Amino acid sequence: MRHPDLDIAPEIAEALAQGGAVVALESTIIAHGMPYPGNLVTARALERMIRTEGAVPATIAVLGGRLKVGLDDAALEQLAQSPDMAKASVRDLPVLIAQRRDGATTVAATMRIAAMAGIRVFATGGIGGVHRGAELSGDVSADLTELAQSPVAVISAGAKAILDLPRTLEMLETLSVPVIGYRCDEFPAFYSRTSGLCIPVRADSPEDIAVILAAHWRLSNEGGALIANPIPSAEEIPAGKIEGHIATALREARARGIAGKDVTPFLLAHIRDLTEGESQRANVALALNNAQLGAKIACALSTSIKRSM
Ligand code: PSU
Ligand code: MN
Repeated sequence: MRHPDLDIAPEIAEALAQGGAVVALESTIIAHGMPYPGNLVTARALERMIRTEGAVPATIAVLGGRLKVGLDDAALEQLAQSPDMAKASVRDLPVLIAQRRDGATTVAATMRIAAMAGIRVFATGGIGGVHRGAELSGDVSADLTELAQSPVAVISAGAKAILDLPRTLEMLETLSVPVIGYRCDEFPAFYSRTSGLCIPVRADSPEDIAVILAAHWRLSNEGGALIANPIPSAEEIPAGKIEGHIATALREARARGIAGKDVTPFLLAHIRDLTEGESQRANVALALNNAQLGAKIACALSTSIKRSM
């Protein structure tokens, strides 16, 4: 039975009914992660990449209080352009539904809605995690707790380098979230391919990842997985180069008293200015790379589902 708050685009519903490959995409990266019009160009390019790989893209957002799975071009444009679009995490969903408002969904909210729709694969840029200084601020993204709950595999270039990566990995272990390095043994740090932090599980093909995911969900239908996919070498910003800018942006955020859900968009925008757009180009490149891998994993999962149908 269809959920009363959910609208699934016909093409996506059809693909899901046939056990086809579908990849979810978030909308916070469009509305709050990048400026217009580059954000709109990126949103369309992510969808195109997924189609090129033989899967169906499902960009997710809340519009007029409806949980939308699959957006038309007018809706993408609206998300990219609206200056006051709400940033919606899971706890914001009931409010937006009740008040019939719009919201761009974070990784956490996108996972929750994807799971409701039956989508198992979701490509993003970088997940949220434990913020630096969280021992004082307590700022830990709901992306982590959602990974423990919703049965969706999230393809991400590690976690955003603005975070406390060692604590983010520890928290993922505590929450029993499998972390799989795609062709890497180190946790990638978003803009950079390496972080110096080991991840114990490595997979070298989308099929190998699909086999692990299928086993994960045979054990329990709860809980996601994090697929860590390093940014392509050509677009990488070495850790030594970006770290100074991150430190500057963090100092600025503290000085201005930026807190709560505004922290991540502020830091990303500030780093974009400090790097004169280089961080933005890296962000687009890694997101496209994740969309491509997401589509390949979704296709591999779909093949194994169809075989068992
Ligand atoms: N990755 C990006 N750009 C972004 C984000 C991630 O490349 O804008 C967003 C995601 O939507 C993620 C959110 O869920 O930042 C995390 O926000 P917070 O730290 O407030 O939970
Ligand atoms: Mn937070």
